[in-house]
Amino acid sequence: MSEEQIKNLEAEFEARIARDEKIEPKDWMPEKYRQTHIRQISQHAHSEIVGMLPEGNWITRAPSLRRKVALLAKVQDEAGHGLYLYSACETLGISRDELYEQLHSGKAKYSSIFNYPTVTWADMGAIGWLVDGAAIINQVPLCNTSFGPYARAMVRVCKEESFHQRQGYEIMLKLCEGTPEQKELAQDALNRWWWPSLMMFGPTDAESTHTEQSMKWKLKRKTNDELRQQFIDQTVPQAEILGLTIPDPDLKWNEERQSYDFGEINWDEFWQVVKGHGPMNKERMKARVGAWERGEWVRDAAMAHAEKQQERKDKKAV
Ligand code: FAQ
Repeated sequence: MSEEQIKNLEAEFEARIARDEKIEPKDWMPEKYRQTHIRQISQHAHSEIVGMLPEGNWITRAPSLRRKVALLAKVQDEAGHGLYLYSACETLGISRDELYEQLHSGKAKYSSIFNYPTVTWADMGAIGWLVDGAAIINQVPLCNTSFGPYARAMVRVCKEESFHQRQGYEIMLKLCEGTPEQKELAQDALNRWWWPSLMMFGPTDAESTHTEQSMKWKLKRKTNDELRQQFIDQTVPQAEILGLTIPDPDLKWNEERQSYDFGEINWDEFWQVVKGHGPMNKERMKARVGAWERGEWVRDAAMAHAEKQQERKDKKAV
């Protein structure tokens, strides 16, 4: 293709983005647009799959049948989210095997939040309330993202996340209405999950490498700092209803900005976790790779069955 032709395609692509048209897998797109979508969508898919592990830890220990059923359904939803997202990513010309290989070899990132341990039942409440709450704030704008398969996957994901968030908040509410020890468990979980939840939104806008370009392509519709602020403003009143204290002495309502000011995030901790040195990074990867290896016989059996069926079909056709 001549340079002139590529320039025309780029101009048409930019015009479509400006008109808020969806870009579909077979449409022409700049290589960097394709690559940045593979990066974000695959990290998102990996996060959903690895994100099942901290909660999976509690399915057998949920305190009642009702809680167990709800948690089981939530964790299953997360598997489903991972699968829609891997499928959306595959439409960009990368295979599922390559995506798994990137995760299992440690090349691909997944959300920092899933590298923290879930030590008490209250952590199930805190994850639903805070982690799914943050995920909703981050993902609602993605329903409007420019790449069609990602935007459509996000519509269903957000509906399910909303059930997850309520499931978590209900656990927190029950604990806070319970004995002083139960309320203490809820406060302890909030203390441990608050700051990592703020880190989920990524580095500050000043430090973010991808935000500027991703905003131009309408992949991201809001910046990391905007979403983080929205999360804080929405969550603080919810903590007040629970009667819990946000573990930030600098948290203060700013009348002029009509928003909360908040304390400094520990970015050293964030980057340590992102680079693989968080409290649970090694365990998470060991569990993922182990599950993949233990599932090999199932994949082999499914392939052998498919081949046999095909052979039978071919024989009948002769
Ligand atoms: N953890 O330039 P930016 C969920 C990396 S799903 C690890 O700002 P970007 C559901 C970033 O990749 C949670 N790495 O990057 C659930 C980049 O590195 P790279 C996941 C992070 O992409 C709930 C570098 O830092 N959600 O919770 C993180 O423009 C409960 C520079 O950052 C999504 O993936 C982090 N927190 O903005 C499941 C949503 N933040 O790639 C189970 C979609 C940044 O150059 C239980 N993704 N990095 O090597 C996004 O919205 C964006 O990708 C951001 C990051 C906002 C996460």
